[in-house]
Amino acid sequence: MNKILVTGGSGLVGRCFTGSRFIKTDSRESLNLLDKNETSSFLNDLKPEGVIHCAAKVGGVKGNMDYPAEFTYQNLMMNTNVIEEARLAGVKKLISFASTCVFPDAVEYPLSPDKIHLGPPHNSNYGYAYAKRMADIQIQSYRQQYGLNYFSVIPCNIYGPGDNYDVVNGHVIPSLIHKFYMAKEKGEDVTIWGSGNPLREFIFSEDVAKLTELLYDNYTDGVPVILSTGDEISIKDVVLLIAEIFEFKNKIHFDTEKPEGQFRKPSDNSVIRNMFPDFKFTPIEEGLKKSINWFIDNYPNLRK
Ligand code: GFB
Repeated sequence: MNKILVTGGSGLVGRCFTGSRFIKTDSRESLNLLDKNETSSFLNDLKPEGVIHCAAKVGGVKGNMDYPAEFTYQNLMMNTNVIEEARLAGVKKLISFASTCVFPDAVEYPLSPDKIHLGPPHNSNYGYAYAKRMADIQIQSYRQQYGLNYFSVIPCNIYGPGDNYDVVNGHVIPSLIHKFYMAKEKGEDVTIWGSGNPLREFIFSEDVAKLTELLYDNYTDGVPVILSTGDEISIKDVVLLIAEIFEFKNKIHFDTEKPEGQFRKPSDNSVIRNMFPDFKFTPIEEGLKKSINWFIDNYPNLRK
């Protein structure tokens, strides 16, 4: 059977690839993708037909602002090693994960792949965004020189079970789930970062994996594919949904001294809508319930 290696196989998206064609690696235990030789040996031993490259150094708005060098270095190194060593090991198909934060901060909406390089990304995730842009430059160059079927996917903000629930450095939804959980336990109020006005598109992790597998089997173009729902929601409304699921009765405060990040990043999802018109996105209410139930069931043995 043709094997597909999933890097970051225990991460938020990687863990959702469940079929027997997938071989997973978790860099923290089985393979250090920062190491070129280790990556090379691993790929040459496994000889997969394809690679789905989910492994990345990721974090929320504050993690990106506090550790820009780590985000830049680790993502540049992992992407460079994975893409080059995959090529050398004869990997025919590769999908690399970018993010809608790679787009310029000042740009006409909706975001579409032709706009990636039209200006600098938002300063809250400068290093991460440029590292992810470079992965796509590498992919475009490899397509041009080696004729390989490699391409990038660009998801909007992903959430789901198995996330990183660190309340300082994590993304907004897992941080909020953790904050509400603790506040409920202790009977305390919750403080949200920023005004709650910024808008985001959120996509459930299992939907991202399903769409990526569909693209693996059906997409051969080099243009990056945006994976988003097309629905924006304010941070405040996400907070209210989470509070409702927790049946939270205490007060919710908004701390405008804390970072707000980019105001919005609505994206054009027409490629996946046209390719997979019957695909049903998980409604955010349902995705949040699944994520919160997973968090409660797995507390205290989760990443936080
Ligand atoms: O997921 P998040 O941290 O990242 O969301 P970005 C940030 C938004 O949520 C800001 C608000 O408007 C914050 O003010 N927010 C409210 C909170 N409460 C919290 C909280 O407790 N924790 C967090 N983290 N935010 C990231 C990029 O941007 O998006 C990454 O930095 C990555 O590079 C990711 O691409 C998808 O959406 O702002």
